[in-house]
Amino acid sequence: MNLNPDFIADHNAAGQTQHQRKLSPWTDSVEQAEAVIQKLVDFQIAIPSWALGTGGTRFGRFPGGGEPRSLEEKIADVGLLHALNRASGAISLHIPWDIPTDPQATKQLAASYGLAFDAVNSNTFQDQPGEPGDSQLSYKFGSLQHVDPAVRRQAIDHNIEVIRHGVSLGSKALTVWLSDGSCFPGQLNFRKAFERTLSSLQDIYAALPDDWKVFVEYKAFEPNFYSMTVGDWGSSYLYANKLGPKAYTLVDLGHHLPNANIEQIVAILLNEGKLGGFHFNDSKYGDDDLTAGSIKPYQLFLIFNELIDGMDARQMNHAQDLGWMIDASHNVKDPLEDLLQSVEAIQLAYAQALLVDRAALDEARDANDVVRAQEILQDAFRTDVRPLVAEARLRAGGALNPLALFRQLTVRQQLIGERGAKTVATGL
Ligand code: PSV
Ligand code: MN
Ligand code: MN
Repeated sequence: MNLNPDFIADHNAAGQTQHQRKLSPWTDSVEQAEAVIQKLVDFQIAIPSWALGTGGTRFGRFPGGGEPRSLEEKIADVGLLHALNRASGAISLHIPWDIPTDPQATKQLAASYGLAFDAVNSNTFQDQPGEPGDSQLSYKFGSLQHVDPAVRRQAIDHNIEVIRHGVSLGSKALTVWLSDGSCFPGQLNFRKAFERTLSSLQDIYAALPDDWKVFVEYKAFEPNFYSMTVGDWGSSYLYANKLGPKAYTLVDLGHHLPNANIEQIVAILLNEGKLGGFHFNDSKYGDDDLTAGSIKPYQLFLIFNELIDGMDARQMNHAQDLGWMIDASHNVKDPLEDLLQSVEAIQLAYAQALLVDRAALDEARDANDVVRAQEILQDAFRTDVRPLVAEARLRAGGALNPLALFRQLTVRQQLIGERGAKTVATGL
């Protein structure tokens, strides 16, 4: 379905007086307000194609209806989000779930919604029916790390194929997440698994176009539970460093052991010029893939605080120089409503972090004034920046309150009408 722009205009007109009342204290007296609003307007967060359907658990799946049945419908869903918030201007595809059979037409369709194609993702964590080559080859014991060179070759070729699809759509990055590892002590020679994985990644790296990046995503556990071959930021950094200047580490917030200091990881990777991008989500226990900011909003703020500090120190463009993406999926919310919530939570954390008084923070640090340093951070975190985020949306042509409008327009009911109540999107 396409959103009629008049609906957005009517919604904004109805909320304008109240919005202005909340915004004017900012625009009247806060010097940074304009700069923050502009940064928010520029900031886009890519939506993963696999988050548009309700996720499953290993105990069951409860599809909510109206889920996208094709790549075209996934693009339409992201188009809807982008029309509402003007901050979801890209989609990240997962091959082979989202193979573009007519890339030109797919590109045109995406462009008609103002969408670009973000990083493309390969999948060597499942055996795919019809995989080219010997059908006996399986990823049961890994892909790029596999002891059998034929399995490694198949996985390498798949990644090169994904790059080819990405090129046809105008993507500029490949994300490699590997489930490779081992479940029991003794199963794997760690050193050899590392070397084989590195060598496979080198073959993939050699196929990258000049203006492409490869993101090496790490994860501490699952589906392997004794060791993961790209298990932490240290090993991802090693791979990225050995591969070369087009390779970077990708941080997925749910991929750490409990209580990891993710903001420190981010700071160090950024300082080394090896942070490539993010998969935003939130987590209580593990790779929970919950809505960004739903469990630990202060952590999200602290991460953005380091991002801004590090990016500014390296004179990086906040909007363009890192890959910003959501990686979330669960089974109790409308996925589109959830994505609207995630994008807003990310924008709020970004805006709050932009407000940190960095000169004062430096002074407090130099004076070892721990209390003052904490006060400075928490002062920014406790500031209600929702009017700034709403204003950015308004200026970009989105809705003052995307979630409210989504419900008011009964978008989900209409999607169910168009697509049916029993549709199940492909994805994780
Ligand atoms: C698996 O943990 C995972 O969630 C990774 O985060 C990938 O980015 C995503 O799936 C898609 O493959
Ligand atoms: Mn991820
Ligand atoms: Mn994950």
